Amino acid sequence: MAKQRSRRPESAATVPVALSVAGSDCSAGAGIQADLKTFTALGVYGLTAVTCVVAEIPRKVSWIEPITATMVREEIEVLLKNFSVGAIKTGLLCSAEIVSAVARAIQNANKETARPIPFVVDPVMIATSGDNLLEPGAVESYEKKLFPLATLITPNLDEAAALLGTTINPHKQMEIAAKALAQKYHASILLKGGHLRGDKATDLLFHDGKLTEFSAPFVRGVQTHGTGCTYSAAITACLACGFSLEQTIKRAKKFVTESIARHYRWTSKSGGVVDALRQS
Ligand code: PXL
Repeated sequence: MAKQRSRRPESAATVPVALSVAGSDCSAGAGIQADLKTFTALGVYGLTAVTCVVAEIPRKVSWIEPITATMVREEIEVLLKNFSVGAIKTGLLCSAEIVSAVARAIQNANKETARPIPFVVDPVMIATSGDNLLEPGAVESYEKKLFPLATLITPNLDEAAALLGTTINPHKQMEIAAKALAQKYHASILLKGGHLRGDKATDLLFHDGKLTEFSAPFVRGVQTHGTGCTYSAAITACLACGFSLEQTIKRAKKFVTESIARHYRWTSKSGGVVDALRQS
C-alpha cells in the first residue's frame, strides 16, 4: 500500500490574519461572505465582526437588521485581544452608533501595539442595486471618528461625490476629487473609477502627496455585486501579508479583475440571470 504523506498543518505563527468588520449578505456576493472568500483565496486567515444582517439577492435588498453596537465592539475587542491581526477592514457599518463603537474598539487596540494596525475603510453607503445601506447621520461619525484612524479609504465615485458634497465628472475630475478627499480627511485615498477610459477600469491612489493610476481591462457583461467588498478585502489581505500600499493595490486590482472575469452565472427561479464573483 502506498505510504500516505502526512499534511503538516501550517504553523499558526506563519499565517497572516485579517479582520473584516462588515455586514452579512445572505446571498454571499458581498459583505463578510465575500471578504472571507477573498481572504482564504489569498492565503490569509479571516476573522469577522458582524455589524448587521442583510436579507437580499443580488439586485434587491429586502431587509437590514443591525447588531447592537455593544456586541460589535465586543466582537472586535475579543478578536484583537486574542489574535495577532495584520490588517483590518470595515465594510457596511449601518449606523452612526456602530461606526463610533468600531472606532473606539480600534483606537483601544492600537494603544496596545507598537504601530497602528493597517486599517482599510470601505465607506459602503449604497448597494449596487441602488438601495441605501447606511443611515444618513452615520457619515458624520465616519468623518469625525473612523477616517482619522484609516490607513486607506476606498470610495467609489458615488461615495466620493457624497463625501465631497459635489458631482464628479469621471473623465475630468477624478484627480481633483482624490486629492480633495485626501486633504479633507488627511488620509490616503483610493478612488475607484470603474469603467472610464476606453476598455479600462481605472482607479487613482493619492498617497504621500503622490498620484498613482491603477488600470485593468474592464470585464464587460457581468452583473457585478460585491466587487467593492472583494477589492477592499484583497487590499486588507495584502496589507496583512506585509506588502507596501502600491504593491498591495496592484495585486488586489488584479485579483478583483480575475474574480469578475471567472464569475459564476445561474438562471434564477424568476428567469433572470444571476452572476457572482468567483474568488478562487
Ligand atoms: O456591496 C455593498 C454591500 C456591502 N455589504 C453588505 C451588503 C452590500 C450590498 O448589498 O449587503 C453586507
